[in-house]
Amino acid sequence: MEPGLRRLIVVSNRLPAALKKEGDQWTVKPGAGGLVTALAPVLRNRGGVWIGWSGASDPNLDVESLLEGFSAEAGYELRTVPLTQEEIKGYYFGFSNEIIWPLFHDLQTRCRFDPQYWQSYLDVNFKFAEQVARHTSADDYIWVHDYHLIHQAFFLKSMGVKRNTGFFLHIPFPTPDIFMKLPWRWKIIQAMTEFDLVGFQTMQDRANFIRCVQHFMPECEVEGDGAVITVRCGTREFRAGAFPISIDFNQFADLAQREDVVQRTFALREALKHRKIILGVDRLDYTKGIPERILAIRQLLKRFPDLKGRINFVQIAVPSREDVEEYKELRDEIDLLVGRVNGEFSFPGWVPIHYHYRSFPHDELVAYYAAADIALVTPLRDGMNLVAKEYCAANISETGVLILSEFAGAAAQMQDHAYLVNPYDLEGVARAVNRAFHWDKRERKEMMSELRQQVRSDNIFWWVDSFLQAGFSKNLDDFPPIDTVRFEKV
Ligand code: ADQ
Repeated sequence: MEPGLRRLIVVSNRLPAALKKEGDQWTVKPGAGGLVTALAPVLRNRGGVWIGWSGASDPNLDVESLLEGFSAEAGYELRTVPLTQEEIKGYYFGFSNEIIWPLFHDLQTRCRFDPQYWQSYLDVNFKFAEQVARHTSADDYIWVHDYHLIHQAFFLKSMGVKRNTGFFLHIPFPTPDIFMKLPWRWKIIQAMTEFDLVGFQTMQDRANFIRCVQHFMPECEVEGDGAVITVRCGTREFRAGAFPISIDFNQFADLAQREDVVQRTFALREALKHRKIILGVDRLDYTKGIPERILAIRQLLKRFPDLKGRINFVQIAVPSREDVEEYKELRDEIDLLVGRVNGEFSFPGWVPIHYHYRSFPHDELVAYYAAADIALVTPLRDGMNLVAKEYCAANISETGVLILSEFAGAAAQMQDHAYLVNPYDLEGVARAVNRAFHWDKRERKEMMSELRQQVRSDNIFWWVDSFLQAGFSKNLDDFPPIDTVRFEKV
């Protein structure tokens, strides 16, 4: 990035801080995700701004003054976009999470194509764009995150506001035959092409997007074949790139080596009586394939009865979108399946599945990652999947095996050293776990050490740099061709 030129403006649905009511008092809690960790220093150094919704919808609450203290401490400004309950219902729960989320994860039968959601999506996107226009200047770089805010560049332009804009889609972009089901398909594609740079998790996602662009705008021409390409549509041009997101490797690796975490890891192994630990960690979401994974464990115990009493499957699920009916149903389904499998196989002193439904503090999560012999990361579809990378970073003994869904974006980068599976193929997953169980230590070490090397080098800071470099650089030669075959396979 050219030094001293521009402020960075991050725009996302939620701010990197959440408002929480404790008794009568509102407090501001900082967000702890990798994105915040990676962007905070850039925002601080450049006097940047983060624009988003605070999570509170009480119209009488003075959110701006509550956030002032946080801004001063964080070293960058926070600007909130106030949203009403009605807007959250239509734009967030409705259009974003009942239409785009399932459709882009290839689960179109879960979509509810309610036309009112679309109107609300546009209204809220306009509200966000107004705030972006108000709090930024033409010299700033605007980096918009995710599917909630696809219309930012479109509305900024329609207001006559000139800004340099980039957009990153954290979830997959579907193939044209699935995307075409969207009643507002043309408007969504058109809005995406209004950004100066559009970023995806994988080359495959980008290829899907380009095919949709060319379907609606056959006059568009693509130049280049590297990680970043230029798309020319008449007089207008924009860039499209693949930027696989990652984690703060050192944060996880260092935590795994901290004395208290080492002890916690040891205690976990002791408590599970040196059985091999198979670990699943997810937000409780239907895209993550948790019921299928439990059924694969059942299949494993049926097919390979010698493993009874020699493994424990630990599933940690963080509650998510709990007010939504579908998520409540999923929770019930998982409760039922865990009970059934445990009922079928357990014997005195051994219960095959340990299920935790809660958010874990970081150090506890890392102890599980460090203790687990096998990570079972089997989403039905996923933009990237950071759990796969967190597991490798925290597995400091380098003896763990990563079993990874071929439908996770992470598979594009990790396929050579992870065990790839089809999450729908219960027999295949069971066989993979059985093989991983019997893998010798040398082989496991070889694979895990390669995986860790990859996550260490292509970490979250590398990701921020590559996106911003693509957003600011003028020259396509800065983005040499990458091994496309490796990525296109997913
Ligand atoms: P998510 O779908 O939220 O993100 P993911 O990448 O799997 O998915 O990250 C989940 C995060 O939640 C991880 O950092 C994990 O540590 C944490 N987590 C899970 N269970 C937890 C628990 N019980 N307690 C505490 N923390 C827990 C979206 C896309 C992904 C993409 C990311 C980033 O859907 O595909 O990888 O954005 O772009």
